[in-house]
Order: sequence, then structure tokens, then C-alpha cells
Amino acid sequence: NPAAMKNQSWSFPSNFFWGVASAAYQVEGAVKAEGRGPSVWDVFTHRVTDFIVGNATGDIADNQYYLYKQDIARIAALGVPYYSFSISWSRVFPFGRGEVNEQALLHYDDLINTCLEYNVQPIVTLYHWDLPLYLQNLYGGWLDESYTDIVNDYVEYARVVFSRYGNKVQHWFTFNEPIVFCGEYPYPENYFKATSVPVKQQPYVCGHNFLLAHGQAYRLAKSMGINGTVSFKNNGAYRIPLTNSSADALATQRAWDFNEGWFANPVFINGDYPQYLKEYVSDFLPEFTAEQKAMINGSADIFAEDAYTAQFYFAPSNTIEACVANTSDPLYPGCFNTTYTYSDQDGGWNIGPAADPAAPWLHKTSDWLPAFLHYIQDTWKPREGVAITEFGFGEPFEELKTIRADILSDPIRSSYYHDYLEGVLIALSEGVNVVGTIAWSIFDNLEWAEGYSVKFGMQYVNFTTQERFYKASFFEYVNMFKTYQQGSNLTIA
Ligand code: GBH
Repeated sequence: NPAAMKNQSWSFPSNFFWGVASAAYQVEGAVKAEGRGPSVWDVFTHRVTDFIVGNATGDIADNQYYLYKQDIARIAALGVPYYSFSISWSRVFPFGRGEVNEQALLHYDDLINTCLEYNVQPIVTLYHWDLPLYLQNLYGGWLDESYTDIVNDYVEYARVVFSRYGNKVQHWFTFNEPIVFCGEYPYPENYFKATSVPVKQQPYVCGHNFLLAHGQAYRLAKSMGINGTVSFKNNGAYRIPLTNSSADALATQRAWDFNEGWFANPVFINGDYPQYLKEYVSDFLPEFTAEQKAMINGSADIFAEDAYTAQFYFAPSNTIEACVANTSDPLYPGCFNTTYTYSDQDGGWNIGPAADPAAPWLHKTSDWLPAFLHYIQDTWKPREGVAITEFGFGEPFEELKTIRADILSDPIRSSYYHDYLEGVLIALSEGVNVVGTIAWSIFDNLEWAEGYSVKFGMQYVNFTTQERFYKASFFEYVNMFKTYQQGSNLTIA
């Protein structure tokens, strides 16, 4: 009985936003329907050899393009007040620019209106990695060295979406996790138009375009007077020195700079890149003009962190200089090493897929969450608080047992959500302005390069029949708000 366990000093504020998330290419399917143009992800799934586990594609995925009414009804039935999804740019502009595809806008009209009819508030991300293929081949997509074409095309897309839905959405995210689309996926020249940008420079050209596009979209939204907060979703983890040596402390600071700080320092601190980027990748790092710095500085209302996990950092065994000279990874000339297992403080760290190569990055580290949230608030001082815009747990070979009719047991994920939300409650009680949490994910879906082999869903999907089944973790998640949110009137059995 959760009520009996309730800690009376904990509570989620009444205006705390919480819900579940998805992203267009991972769930929609219908990739050739109603005028959608191809995105780079259609190439990754269909053309790039040995890139996706099981040669999976998003051609059908969860078929949410057609099943969204039942999907919204299923989350509304549990009392979930927010649904966070992304809009597909190559549906709205099949060629990334030019003619608007009205059919796509009518589709998202109905998706958003259906949410509102069910009293589920939509949260919209404009870009979750699915760049219109035409733009990749026209000028290199995010590797556009003019720093204008991709920015202008993105901002025009943002304008169309803001003007259509601006009064219906409480929280906007311009982009999902720039570090992933700028650094983690290959742009192999045999699949896309060749780029003249050297490999080591590519992440920084892409990141520069991201910051310009994000900043301009933010300024546009404010000048249009659209409702709702506007931010971007940063990817991250809490970064902890392995020992109390100063070398490990410096390695940890390099890790912050080369991950969150790369994008968060310009947006939240001073319109410019952090110190260690300037120190180690100055050859590759474009510069902002004074006007651009002023435009980017302050261009987010909340700090949105996809905050799944934590990692320990330690210094390289050779000197930093030798490490920088030798690294072949363009993203990590910061030369830190990570580890996930720390035997002296092992509480929970090895739960889940830690040992599994499918998701080596993700561990249950809820004990560290309050410190993580303090760190974000203290370092980047967001005006309207910190939101956790994704968190969740992937189980590679999940064995689901029916515990009640149609409800499947997923105890590891249940314990992740329970303990993680306790971490949020502790941070709130200590004065961190946490404003919302969005769980990843509404249901199992195309887990990018992992195909359908890693499952993050709080609902199971039978991909043959498209039938959805709640997992017990979904009830655990909802029950935490039933128990702790001020004024909660959820009625979950
Ligand atoms: C989120 O990214 C995505 O926004 C979402 O679309 C996705 O479904 C969800 O996570 C679950 O994965 O260390 O080489 O194993 C989380 C971002 C994904 C970024 C894994 C780092 C590390 C790959 N992280 N990635 S590796």
C-alpha cells in the first residue's frame, strides 16, 4: 500500500508536469503515407550495411500514425497528464524546404486535438534526429559549412509548426540531444553526398549549426508570442570523479564540458563554448559573432536533461597531451575514461543490462540523482527550472510474465522508476526547482541502431498484431504521482 509508505515531507508541486514520451521515427511507421518524404533514418535502416540490429526499420514500428487515438486513450486511462512526442520534419516539408505538406499538418492537428480532448497535454519536440534526406544531400545537412542554409530551413520549419500549434502546446523542445545526431551516427560518404568537412571537425560544425538554429527558433517563438516554454533536450549523465584526486576531478570537468557543457554553456551561461573545448579542439571549433553570442545566450526557459544514468570518470594513464595527440575519436579529445562499476559503492549499479553490450551506457543510479539535479541548477541556473525530459530503463531480453489480465511484470524497470522518482522528491525537498519528468517510453519502439532488440516501453507491443499491453512499471510510475503530487485526483486501482 503506497499510502502507508508515504514520506510526509516529500511532494511533487501541483503544477509539476509528468508524462510519457516517444519520437516520430521510432513509433509512427507509415513512412510513405500522406506525402512524407524520406529522412536520413530511412537510409540508415534501409541502406547502411550492418548498422541496425536485425535489419530492423521504422517502416511500420508501432504504427502510431494510424493508432494514435487508441494510444492517447490508453495513457489517458491511467491519468497521465502529458504526452511528449516529436513532429516529423520530412512529413511537414517532404523535401525539407519548399512546399508545405498540408496532409501532415492535418495529421498533427488531429494528434494534438485528440490529446486535448482526452485532457492529455501535448509536449512537442521539433527535431528528433530525422533530417529530411534531401537536405543531407543538398548541402550536407548539419554539416553545412555556410551556417545559413540548414539554419534557415530549420527555422522556417519551426515557424510553420509554431504558427499552427503555438497556442496548444505548453512545452516546446527545438531539438533532441544534439550530441547524438552530431556525434554518434555515421554520415558515410557512400550513402550520402560527400562532405568536405574532415571527420574530426564534423561534430563541431554540426553543433555550431544546432546552436544557431536553436537560438533563432527560440527568438522566433518569443517574437511570435507563442505559449509555452521553449528549450532543447540535452543528453547526459551525472559525471562523478572516480577518486578524490585532482586528476580525476579535472577528467570529470572535461567530461561535463565535452557533453552537457558543449551546448548548455552557450545557451545558459555566456553564448560561447566551454573552456576545455576551446583548449582541446580550437582547430575545429567555429566562432560565434558577438551578435550570435547575444542571440544564443539565454535562449532556453528550462534546462531539459535526458537524465538516465550516471558514470564515473578517471584520468588517462598517460599525459593529457599524449592522449589528445593520440585520440582518433573526434568527440572525446577531452581524454577522460569512464567506468560504470565501482565495487565499493555498488548499490544498484549492476542491476539491468549493465553487463549486456546492447545498452552498456545505462545503469540504475538513482542514489546519485539529487546531486545531479543540484549540479544542473547550480551550474546552469535555468530561469524556469530543471526538467527531466527522458529517463527509463531498457531491458534487452525482457521476459514478461502476466501478473493480472493484460498487465505484464517488469520488476527491474518498476524499481528504476520508483527509486528514481524518490530521488526527484529528495531533490525537490532540498530546494531544487524540478518542474517535470517525462518517462521514456510510452511503449516498446524502434530503439535506433538496436532495432527492436532493446525495449524501453512501459507498454509491451506485439509487433505482429500491434496490440499494446501495459507493463507493471507504468502503474508504478503513475502511483508515485498519485501518492505524492499535491491535489492528485488520480484513481488507479
Ligand atoms: C535517448 O537517448 C533517445 O532520445 C531516445 O530516442 C532513445 O530511444 C532513448 O534514449 C533510449 O536509448 O555508449 O555506444 O552504447 C539516450 C542517448 C543513447 C546517448 C546511447 C548515448 C550511448 C551509446 N544515449 N548512447 S553507447
